[in-house]
Amino acid sequence: MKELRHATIDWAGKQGYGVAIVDPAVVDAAVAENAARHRRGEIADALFQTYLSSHPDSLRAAKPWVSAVLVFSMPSPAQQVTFRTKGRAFKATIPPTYADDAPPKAGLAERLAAPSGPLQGWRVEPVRIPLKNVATRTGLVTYGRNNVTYSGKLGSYHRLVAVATDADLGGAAQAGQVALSVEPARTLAPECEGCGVCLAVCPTGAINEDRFVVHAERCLTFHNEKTDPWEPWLKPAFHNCLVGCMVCQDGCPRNAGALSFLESPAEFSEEETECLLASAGRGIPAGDPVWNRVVAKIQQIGLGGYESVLGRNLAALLQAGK
Ligand code: B12
Ligand code: SF4
Ligand code: SF4
Repeated sequence: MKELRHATIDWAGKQGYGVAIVDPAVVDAAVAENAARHRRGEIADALFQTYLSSHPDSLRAAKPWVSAVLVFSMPSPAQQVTFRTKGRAFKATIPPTYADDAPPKAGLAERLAAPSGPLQGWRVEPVRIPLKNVATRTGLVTYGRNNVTYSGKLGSYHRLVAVATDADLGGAAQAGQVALSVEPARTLAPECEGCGVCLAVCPTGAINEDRFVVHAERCLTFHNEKTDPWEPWLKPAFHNCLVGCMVCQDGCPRNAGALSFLESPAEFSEEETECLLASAGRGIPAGDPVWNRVVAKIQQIGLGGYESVLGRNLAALLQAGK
């Protein structure tokens, strides 16, 4: 059991990942905390139903084979993509955790269980859990005032990924570090004390003095990831990325020097950019060869699934002049 645990931690370190190994009961405590916050109105119903309601109350009851959950923190770069419009080039940013969705995240379970992986012969599967909540309970990462988590030198530019396994890894052997109570005592990171930059710069007021939990239904990301028409209060000047938002991480002192960029060959020609912009508002033109090229490039830059919002978002970015 100890050897398997050490081999897994060692493997993660060699890949440049941090890892925490937790008992499924820790996941249940995090799910219960979110449910309590939803009941108290701290998590808007639309957000809870979209992202959080599918988490089972008891992971062991839902998946009786699970003996441990592994949460990984992986470096995550941003990406810049060039669009050409009206004779000029325009670079748009894709924040970390979008651009690199495919390679490190997909296939993690397979790599762990592969003959060269530490969990060869064991069952290993991706699992949906409240990642920040679980990872902060273990000490792997810490919350910032912006509600994003920080991981040492990576700052907040890391992604969290979880897998479940039946391997006997000792469960919550780090029990000293793991908080099982529904709402564990949490302290603000020392860097956040007296800082408040994220709170001051958030364009939508989603980070607010009235409570620690972000008003996620105000967050620009919540709106520009979905197809609903823009809310009237969402001003064009708020937009700063092709999808998502970087503002509360960008100016954060804990992120100084931490942002890296993927080398991106992706470039949309004038014709492709116009086609993408035209897709906004009038739906996706089925069978259009230019649109097919646009879709292939969207997939190449790791944004497959966001085809129906990118034209609208790009138009807003161009209007904002960013
Ligand atoms: C729903 C969701 C969203 C929603 C809601 C965001 C939110 N803050 O909840 C929307 C669409 C708005 C969103 C936006 C973003 N997201 Co998001 N999102 C998620 C998702 C699916 C669930 C998060 C969740 O559980 N929310 C519920 C809330 C209540 O939980 P919480 O944020 O952890 O809040 C805790 C604290 O407030 C704490 N708390 C309460 N009081 C106090 C007091 C103190 C002192 C302290 C310290 C803590 C504390 O208690 C709460 C838990 O109950 C996760 C993936 C996953 N499966 O976990 C990704 C995830 C959290 N998102 C991620 C990212 C990167 C983002 C964006 C930065 C993307 C972007 N560039 O635009 C923004 C950041 C917005 C922000 N400032 O939070 C990453 C975060 C990685 C990291 N470095 O931490 C995740 C983990 C995805 C991933 N796989 O990497 N996201
Ligand atoms: S900007 Fe300041 S308050 Fe906000 S997360 Fe960073 S250090 Fe903390
Ligand atoms: S991602 Fe943007 S809109 Fe959302 S909380 Fe951060 S700064 Fe505010």
